[in-house]
Amino acid sequence: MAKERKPIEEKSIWDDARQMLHKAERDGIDTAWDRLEHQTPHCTSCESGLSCRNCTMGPCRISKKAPLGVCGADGDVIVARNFGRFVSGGCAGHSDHGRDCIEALHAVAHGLTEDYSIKDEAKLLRIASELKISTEGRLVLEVAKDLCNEFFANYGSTIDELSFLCRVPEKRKQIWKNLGITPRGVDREIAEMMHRTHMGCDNDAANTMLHTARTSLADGWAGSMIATEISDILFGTPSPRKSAVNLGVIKKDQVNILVHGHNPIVSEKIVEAVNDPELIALAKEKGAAGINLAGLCCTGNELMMRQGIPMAGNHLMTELAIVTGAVELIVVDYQCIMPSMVTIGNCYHTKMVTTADKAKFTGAEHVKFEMHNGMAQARKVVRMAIERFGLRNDKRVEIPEGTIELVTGFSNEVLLGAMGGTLTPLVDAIKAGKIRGAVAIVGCNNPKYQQDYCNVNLTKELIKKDILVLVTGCVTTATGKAGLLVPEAIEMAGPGLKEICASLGIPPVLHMGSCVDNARVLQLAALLANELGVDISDLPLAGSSPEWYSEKAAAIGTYCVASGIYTHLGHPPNITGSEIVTNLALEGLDNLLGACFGIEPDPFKAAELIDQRIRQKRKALGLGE
Ligand code: XCC
Ligand code: SF4
Repeated sequence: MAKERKPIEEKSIWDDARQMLHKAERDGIDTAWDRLEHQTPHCTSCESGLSCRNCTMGPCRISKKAPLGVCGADGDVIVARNFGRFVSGGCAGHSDHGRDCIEALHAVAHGLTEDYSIKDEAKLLRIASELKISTEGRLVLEVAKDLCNEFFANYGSTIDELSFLCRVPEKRKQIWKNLGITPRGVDREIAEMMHRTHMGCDNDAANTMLHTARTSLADGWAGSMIATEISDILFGTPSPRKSAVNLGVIKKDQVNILVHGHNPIVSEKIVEAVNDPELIALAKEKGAAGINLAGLCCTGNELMMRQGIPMAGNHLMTELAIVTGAVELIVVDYQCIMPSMVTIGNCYHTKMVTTADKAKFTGAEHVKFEMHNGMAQARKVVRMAIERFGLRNDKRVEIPEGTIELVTGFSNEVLLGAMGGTLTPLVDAIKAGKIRGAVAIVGCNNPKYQQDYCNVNLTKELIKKDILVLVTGCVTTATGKAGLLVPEAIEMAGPGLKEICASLGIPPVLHMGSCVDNARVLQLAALLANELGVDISDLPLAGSSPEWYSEKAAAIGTYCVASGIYTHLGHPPNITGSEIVTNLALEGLDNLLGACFGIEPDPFKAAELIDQRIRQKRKALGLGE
């Protein structure tokens, strides 16, 4: 029996997406939504985490009839092992990105590149001092070398404690110590997870879950945090600037280049290359009015935060951007890049260029970016895009109209600066109940949901309740398109939040960056806790990832919880096959870590759930409503 197809209007809340989904249908192109239909119904064993492929006595599938794997592992052990590896995959992604950032800074410090430099020396020196690296009377590059060594050490097993644990409130560190989950080294925790989940090792679900928390902490407080801090050092700490969002940022009369992925090391050079007068002249020679650059996903976030480059779209817009027929070239680094983009590109004239040896795509052209040749390679890529302009078929071009303005660039440095260098105004606003709490809404799109319905509605509900919202990752695009990232959005906020944001001239929803930049949220939470002399779990804070899909999002959610921040998810990870693991995630962790997960697909109910939590926390702190 043929399955009934979901109407296009139910796939996304956005006009630009719907218009392109109609065009895709006309052009005979399948997207993630279509492929999801082909993949469903999903295997229920896999969905509940009850299948194991960790050895060749199996694969095993746990059921009432067969409650044990061949080795004797039960459902709880299998679910916990699968979840542990899942989260570790995400930690590896963020943290390996962080390692690439250290290597970049290392190359700069050792004079191995002329293409990159230190843009924010003050931040470099500030972080060095924070980590007790001497700066007095030393050359900046010498300090940078020491900082690199310190960061590299965070990946191995030579230190007892990660460097940035100096930011963590004492009470939180004590909780980790008591549970034996103080993170030691990024690579160490990830490798240990692979070891523990090998057949015949950690066969206690709760114990595996604790190591999952520990591994995620190494991501949040080291891998991701290092990525963020070094990106600021190399490319500048973000500050408020205007930008725009929607597929309408793609321009009909120009050579269009999209950057996609996560690490700004490639895309920052592309920004420079598209501004090269020689290349602009070449584009004009070929009949284009200029060269237009826009971002997708987190590389887009990185460029928007620091350079104001417009955002074409989030995760589920990446395929649809190609369907405009007006994109000459997409240059990618790694993570969240659908391999289908190569195929869809081939249906038009869109070339896909990969840049990292660890993320090659069959059918794409590989232009390897290294620290010593970044600029030359960027020029090469831009020239390739210009060459393709002539191949565009104007009859197949259709670009959704209109763009939405937004304000980006809210780093912690900026927030502190806006408050005169202290957190006191924020603390006062929280105490007075004008800002009742803060929630970081992060993460992705997932074709199982109507695109951005939950992301947008949860945000709107929370600001109505005088809860400040911080966004990163693909939620940025969602809230940007909904007009929530401009100061005028205070009209949608409750009276207290409106008053405070108006006085600071900021939107009620603040864009703090890409997915690794959730480390900024952790840092802010820690600063706030230290200011009040409490633990992070005492604060009226929460996290949420309504439409998440990736291993990385699971890693973020887990390090939030392990750091003491209650975290809402739109749907559970594949753990529901184990009562022990599920109860631990939804309740048990609350006793151990002072925070747990909450699951709720409906954004309005989720807002209530989060609001309840914030109410409790305020009450416990002796704060009124
Ligand atoms: Fe990927 Fe970071 Fe998710 Fe977007 S939000 S779909 S992980 S790009 Ni992180
Ligand atoms: Fe089956 Fe155990 Fe092997 Fe997993 S580790 S596949 S449960 S025998």
